[in-house]
Amino acid sequence: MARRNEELSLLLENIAKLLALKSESPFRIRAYEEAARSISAMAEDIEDLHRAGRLTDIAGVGSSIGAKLGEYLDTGRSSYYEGLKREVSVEAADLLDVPSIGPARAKLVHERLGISTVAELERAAREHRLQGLPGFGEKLEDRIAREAARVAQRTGRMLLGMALPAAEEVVRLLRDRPAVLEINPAGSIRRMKETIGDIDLLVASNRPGEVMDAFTTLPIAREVLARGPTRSSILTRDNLQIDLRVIKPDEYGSALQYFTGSKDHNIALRQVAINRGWKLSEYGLFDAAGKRLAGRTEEEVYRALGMDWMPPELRESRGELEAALGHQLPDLVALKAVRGDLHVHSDWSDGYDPPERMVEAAIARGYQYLALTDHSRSLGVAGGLSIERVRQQRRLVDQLNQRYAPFRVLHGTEVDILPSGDLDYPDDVLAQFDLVAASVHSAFGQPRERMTERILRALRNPYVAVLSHPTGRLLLRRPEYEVDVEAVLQAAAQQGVALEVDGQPDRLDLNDLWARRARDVGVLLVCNSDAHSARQLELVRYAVATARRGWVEPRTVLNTLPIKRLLAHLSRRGRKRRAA
Ligand code: DGT
Ligand code: CA
Ligand code: CA
Ligand code: ZN
Repeated sequence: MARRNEELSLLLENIAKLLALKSESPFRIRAYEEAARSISAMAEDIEDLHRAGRLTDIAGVGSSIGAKLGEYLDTGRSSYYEGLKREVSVEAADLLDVPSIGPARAKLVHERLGISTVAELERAAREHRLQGLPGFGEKLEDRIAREAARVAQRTGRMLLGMALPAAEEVVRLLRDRPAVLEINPAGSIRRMKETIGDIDLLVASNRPGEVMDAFTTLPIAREVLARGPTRSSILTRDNLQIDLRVIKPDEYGSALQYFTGSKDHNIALRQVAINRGWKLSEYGLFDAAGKRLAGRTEEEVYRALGMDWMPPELRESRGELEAALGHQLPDLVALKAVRGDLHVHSDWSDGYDPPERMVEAAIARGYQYLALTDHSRSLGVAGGLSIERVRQQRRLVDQLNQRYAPFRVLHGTEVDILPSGDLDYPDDVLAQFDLVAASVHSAFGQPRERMTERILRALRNPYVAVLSHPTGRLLLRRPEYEVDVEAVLQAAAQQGVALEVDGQPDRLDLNDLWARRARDVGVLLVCNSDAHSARQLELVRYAVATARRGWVEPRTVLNTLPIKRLLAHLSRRGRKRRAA
């Protein structure tokens, strides 16, 4: 479900908590709480509603709360909330970000223990200093320690899916300036790491002053944190820190190499240079006499060291230098190799757009096919489809196929794997779908053996073609559920079930390391968007990036197949396994 909904819901909850601290009217407080609840439960993406001018359609949101939401969505902050924080003057207001800390507890830990930051709270909980306070038991202390760690981490790093669009916007705004010869994202963002510390940009220019003027006066810059002759930092409206460095054109390649990292990759690469008696730095590659051997382009630097250039996604010191020296780098799957999406939701379940909009958006992306995979009946909160609704949807899919031929719409389902390992539809219903993807959305707390057996059981169902978001993690929020992923990989390989790399920025599930293991075990993968609106089809780029970080090649990615071969795969697998 949409990530910003949670953020906005939390904003309203925090406002409610501050109002409670001010002893405001319980009715006002409850209004904020109720609006927070409906935003977190609703299926629509709040940004879509805002764009359509329909925020006040949300249950419990009137014009006053609507205006506050609008301001936050437009500017990344709420002046009302900031004002309340100042007014209430709890230095401890930040503690309210920890779910188990309400106003009363915030006040208590602040007054008794002098705690005013989440980090201090976490430390105090780990050192069992909360237990002495009235109402604080061991269990609560434990929970607070875990929650505080999560909040502290959340504010430290951000999702790639949030950082990359911001970086790309700055690139777009600056690249046509006359002083800018080249501009690239660097650092973890260029390596497409799942979370990002800060955003690094590099510019090649002979006129750094002009570049810095342009950068520090961008309309998205809320604050200039530092301004130097060749390096500046800004804070964007969304509170993202962006560092920009200006490099001389002659040194651009070696600087891009250096600032792309990773640090471990750089250390290993520098060792290759040292072994030849050379010196590698951000300024270039030099021989023992100090003569420049390379530096203008990245290709030049790697080539001079006897290596093929490698995609940034590989630069994690996981064997890529050896592969590049041996000219055996993998031929990584690319976004343009993807011919269709096999996991999207429409407004029949918890998606925002109707099926026809999803299909048209898929056609606009140049796809050959799209599988509609709305949720199954048990997932009530997400509007899961009854068997009758499944039949109706099948008729709609048939019509869409006539209307949009030769584009192919597959009637799919994202069927819940129930806690028992049974699927949420009987086999005779599953048999009607063109594609069955199964996934876990409940009972995440099962012990490892049960969860593993539950998933293996689903994989044995002859109709299941894909296991969606196989480990269930939500980045910065929820770890993988306890499961023997290795056993799941082995079973998937044996059963011919494809494992998904889900492109939702807070999922990226399987992650890069599991994707690599899947490749080594010979498991088919599928790179999907899990889109909940037409706009979100683009999230497939993060699935592809994650697969690339896992060294995955196109021949093991199911949705790089042209439609005929995909259909042949789906029916062959079904026949073989039903016979077995
Ligand atoms: P992040 O920001 O935490 O997501 O990760 P990065 O990789 O973007 O790290 P950052 O921003 O600290 O530095 C950008 C790049 O600069 C990094 O990937 C490699 C390079 N770099 C930074 N510090 C060092 C260092 O001490 N040694 C070497 N060899 N390279 C470094
Ligand atoms: Ca960085
Ligand atoms: Ca940095
Ligand atoms: Zn889904």
